[in-house]
Amino acid sequence: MTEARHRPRRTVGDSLEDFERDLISNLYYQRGTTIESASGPDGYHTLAVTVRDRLVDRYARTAAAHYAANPRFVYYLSAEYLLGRQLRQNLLYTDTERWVRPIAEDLGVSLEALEVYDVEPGLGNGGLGRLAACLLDSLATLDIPAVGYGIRYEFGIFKQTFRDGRQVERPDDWTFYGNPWEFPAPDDRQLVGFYGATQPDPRDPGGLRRVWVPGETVRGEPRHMLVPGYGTQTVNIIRLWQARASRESFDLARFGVGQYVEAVDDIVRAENISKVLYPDDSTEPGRELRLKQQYFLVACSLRDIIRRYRLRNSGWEHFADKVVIQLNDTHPVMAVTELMRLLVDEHGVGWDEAWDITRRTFNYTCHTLLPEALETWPVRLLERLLPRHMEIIYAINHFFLEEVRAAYPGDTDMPRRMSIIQEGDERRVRMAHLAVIGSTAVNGVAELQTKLLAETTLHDFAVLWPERFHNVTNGVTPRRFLRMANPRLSELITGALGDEGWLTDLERLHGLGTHADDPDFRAAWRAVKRQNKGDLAAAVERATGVLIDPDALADVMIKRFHEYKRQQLKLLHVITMMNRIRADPQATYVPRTVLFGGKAAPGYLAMKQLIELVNAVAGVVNTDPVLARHLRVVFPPDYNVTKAQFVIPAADLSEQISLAGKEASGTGNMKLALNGALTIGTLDGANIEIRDRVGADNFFLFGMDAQAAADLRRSGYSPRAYYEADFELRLAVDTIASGAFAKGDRDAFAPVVDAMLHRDEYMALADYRAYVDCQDTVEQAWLDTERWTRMSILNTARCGFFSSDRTVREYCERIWKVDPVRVNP
Ligand code: H53
Repeated sequence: MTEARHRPRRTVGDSLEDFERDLISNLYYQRGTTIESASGPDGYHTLAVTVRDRLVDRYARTAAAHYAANPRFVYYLSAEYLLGRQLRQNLLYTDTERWVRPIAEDLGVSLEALEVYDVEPGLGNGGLGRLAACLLDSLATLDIPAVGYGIRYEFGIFKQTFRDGRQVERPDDWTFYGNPWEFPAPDDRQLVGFYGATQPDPRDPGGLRRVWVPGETVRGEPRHMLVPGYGTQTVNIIRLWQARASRESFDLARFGVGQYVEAVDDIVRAENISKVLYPDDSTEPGRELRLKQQYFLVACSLRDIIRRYRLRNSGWEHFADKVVIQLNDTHPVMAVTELMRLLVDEHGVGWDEAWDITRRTFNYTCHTLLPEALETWPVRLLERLLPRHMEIIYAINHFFLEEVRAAYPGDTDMPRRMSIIQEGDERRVRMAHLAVIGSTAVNGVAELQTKLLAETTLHDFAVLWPERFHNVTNGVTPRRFLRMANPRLSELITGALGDEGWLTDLERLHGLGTHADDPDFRAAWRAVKRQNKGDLAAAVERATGVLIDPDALADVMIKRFHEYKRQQLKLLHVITMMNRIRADPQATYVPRTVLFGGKAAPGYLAMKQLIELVNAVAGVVNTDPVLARHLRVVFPPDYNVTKAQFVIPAADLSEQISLAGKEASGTGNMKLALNGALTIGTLDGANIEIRDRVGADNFFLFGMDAQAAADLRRSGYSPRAYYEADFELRLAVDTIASGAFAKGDRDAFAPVVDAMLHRDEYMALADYRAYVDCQDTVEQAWLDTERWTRMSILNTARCGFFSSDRTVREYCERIWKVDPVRVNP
C-alpha cells in the first residue's frame, strides 16, 4: 500500500513557497487559466484544491493505517448533514491560513472576497443535521475509524427570502459552480431495487429465505468529502450517494418513434430520488419519495459497508465485531430489515444467526419527544415499494411478539402496544419500534429527554429491556463554534490559559473561572463582545438595511420556526416592550436588539404566518422614532451554519424558551453559552444540564417544568383564562388583533391570534408572565456591567462539558466500544 512507487511523484510540500507554487500550478493546470485572467470562482476553486491536497495526503495515510489495523469501524447513517463552509475549516486544520493571507495580499485579493464562493452544503434542516457534522468532526479528532453516510441532495435546504415580510423559498443549487471538496468514486456504485415481487427460494423450500425480483433498479454513485481531525493526522470521510438511472433506463423504442421526452421518463424518475432534501424539521407527512430516499441511502451504504468489511475479513462471524452502525433518528431504520435481507436472502445466513448479527450491529439515537416525529409508514406503501422488506418486518415482529407474550403471559394489550405494526383503519409500520427491537443500544440526546422517553414514548421497551437505554448528551465542536466563529475570544482565552490545549480538551476552559474576578480581563472580554457586535451590526445592516446599536443588549433567538420552540412567546414579549415604551416614552429603558433567525417548513402555514408577523413587528418598531430609540427587531433571512457563526459570537442573551418536555436537547443553547451569552430558558432539553454546570446564578430560569406542563394539560388548559387575567398579555394580544402590524387590517393576523387564544398547543400564554418578569431580571443584571461580564465569563468557563469530543467519547466507551487508531505523520 505505502510503497514509494505507489505514491505520487510530487507530494505536497510544507512551506509557503510550496504552497504558492502549487496554487499557481493548480490555477494553470486545473482551472486552465492564469493569474492575470482568473475570476473570483477561479481563485476560490484553486485555493480550495490546493488546501484539499494537503488533506489528501493525510487521508491516504489514514486509509493505510486503517487497512493495516483492521479495526472496528463506526458507520454513521444520517439523512441529514449540515457541514458548514469548508474553506476556513480546512485552512485551520491544515494550518495554512498563515500562508494564504500573505499570498492573497500579494495578489491583491482578500480571503474574505474568495470566501463568498464557499457555498455551505445545506444537506439538512436543523439540529439533527448539524449534530451529525459535529460528531464527524470529533470522531476524526479523536482518531476513531469512522465513515458518515448520507445523500448528496442536488438541492439542499431552500434559501429563505422575504417578500413583503413573507417567507419565499428559493432552490439551493449548491453545486452550481461545482464542489471542489468532493471526490467521485464511480467504481463503488451500487444497484438498488424497488417495487416488484418476491418468490420462494428453491435453495430453502418453505423456509424464511426468499428471492426478491425488483421492478425498478436505480444506481447509487458515491462521492466523498474529507473530514479531517483537528490536531491529528486522521482524515475520515463522509460518503454521499447520488441517484443515477441504471443503464437500461433509456427507452430506445420510444425514442425511435419520436417520443423523446417519454424516452427519458425512467431516467428522470430514478434521478429524482436524490434531487431534493425534504425541508421539514422533525415532522413530515409520509411520502413515497421520502421513503425511497431512505431506502436508497440504506441500501447503498450497507453494501458499501459490507464491501469494506470484506477487504480484510471473510465470513460473517466477525461482522458485528468490526462494524457498528449508528442510526440517526428513524430515517435510516430500514437498514435493520435490509441487513437481514442481505444476510438471509443474498448470503444464505440462517435467520437466527442473521438476527443476532443485525442486532449486535445497530444502535439507534432518538432525537425527539414529539410523537408525530417518530415516523410510521403505511403497510400498503411498503408492500408495494419494498415487498421483501415488509415480509421481513412481519417475521421480525412475529418472533418479537412471541417474546413479549412470554414475558407478559395473558396480557393482550402489551403485544398490541409494542408491535411494529400499528393497527387501525390504515395499518402502519412504526419505525421507532423496529429500531429499538433491532438495536443493541438506544439513546436519547439529553438527560431529561432520555428519562421522558423511557417514561412515555418508549416506556414498554424500557421496562422490557432496561439495559438497552442510555443517555448521551449532545455536544458541539469547539473548533467551528468557538475557534473559527469567534477568533477574538479564542485569542483571549488562549492568552489567559497559556496555550491552545482547550481546543481539544474543552474542560480546560475551567481555568477562565479565576480570571472572572480580574477587572482587566473582564474589560478585555467586553471589548471582544463589543467588536463582535460591531461586525454583526454591519452584516445586519447589509442584509436588512436596519441599523442596530452595538451597545444594545443583543437578544437572539436562532432556530427553526416551530410552535413548540415558541417564537410566539418571544414576540409577545417584544410587543409588551413596545407597549411599555409607548405608555411611558420618557422613562429609561435598557436598549435592546432582538434578532430572529430561522426557517419554517414550506408547508407549515402557521409558522410562515408567524414569520410574517415578526417582520411586520420589526417594520413597526424600527420605523417608529420613539420605539426605535430603545428597541430594534431584526430578522436577517436564510439562517444557516454560516450565519450562525456570525451571530453566535455577538449574542448577549440566548433565548431557549421551548415548552418544557418538548425540545429533545438543543445545541444552539450550547454554542451560545460557550460564546459567553447568558441563557433565558425553561427547564427543557439540555438547558437543564447547562444550568447545572454554569450555576443557577448565571442562568435566567422561568416557566413550568415538564411535570407542571403535563399536569396543566391534563387538568384542561384554557389559554383564554391567562389572557383575561393578565393586563399586559391582553394588551399584547390585542395589539396584534387590532391590525397595528398590518396597517389596520384586523384580519391579516387573525389566525395567529386565534391560535393563541383558542389552542395554544404549547402553552405560551401560561408561561408569559413568568417569562416577561424574568426578562425584567435580565435587564437588572445587564445594568450591572461588571456582574454581567462575570456571568458571561463563567458561562464559557463552565461549558467545557458540551464539547462534541466528550459526546463522542461517551458513545465510544458506552455504545460503540471502539478504540482509536493513530495515524503517523
Ligand atoms: O435534533 C437535535 C436536538 C433537537 C431536535 C433535533 C431534531 C431534528 O433537527 C430533526 C428531527 C428530530 O427528530 C430532532 O429537535 O432538540 O438538539 C440534535 O439531537
